Amino acid sequence: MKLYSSNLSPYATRVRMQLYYKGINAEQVAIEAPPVPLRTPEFFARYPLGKIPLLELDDGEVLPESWSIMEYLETQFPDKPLAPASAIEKARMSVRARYTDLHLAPALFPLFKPLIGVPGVDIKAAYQELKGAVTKGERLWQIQPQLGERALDLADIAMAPVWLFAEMTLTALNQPNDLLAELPGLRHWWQQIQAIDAIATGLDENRQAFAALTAKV
Ligand SMILES: N[C@@H](CCC(=O)N[C@@H](CS)C(=O)NCC(=O)O)C(=O)O
Repeated sequence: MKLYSSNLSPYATRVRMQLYYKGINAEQVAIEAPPVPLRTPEFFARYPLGKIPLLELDDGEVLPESWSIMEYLETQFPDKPLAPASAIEKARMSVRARYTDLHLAPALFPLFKPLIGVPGVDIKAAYQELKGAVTKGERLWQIQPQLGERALDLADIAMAPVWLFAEMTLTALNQPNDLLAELPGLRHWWQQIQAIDAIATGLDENRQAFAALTAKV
């Protein structure tokens, strides 16, 4: 298997974290480097959705979409499970994963734009959007069992790099990094999650890539 990945991408990082956690061997292809840079006709021809991460299987089939890749890996490599067994626990995991991808990440990415040179972003308004999305997350955390009362799962791994991205983006924009100040559920989760080796490794890779990006801007 080959994972087309980038240490800057929170979506690729969640897959790498799963690989590290489970001790799965997959060759990593850094997408920044040739032979398959993003946004080229060759890339779109081979990988129609045009985004990373991509998991290329040994028979040549290519899977896009980080969550789909994670579900595939979970089924193929069930040791050290990251998906619960019961229907209700699976549903709760899925709700948290969808919160990350449909609420948190979309609220974050406008704030990231100035860091890659996109002009015209109203940073104060975007910050308020993000704060609103995080507050929703806290409410979700309050109605679900906390990590520790339940096992670590794919949704935790999916959220961790997005969360770090939010913190790093705010710091890079000189905005208050106080998102968790009054949110005890998420604050505790964030402390717990960073103590897990596979997650800490992925977060460090993210930090280094983000530092390299912001040093260039
Ligand atoms: N829904 C996708 C999102 C993947 C995504 O947005 N990847 C970004 C990197 S973080 C990408 O490949 N961007 C390249 C581009 O838009 O050209 C997933 O979960 O895998």
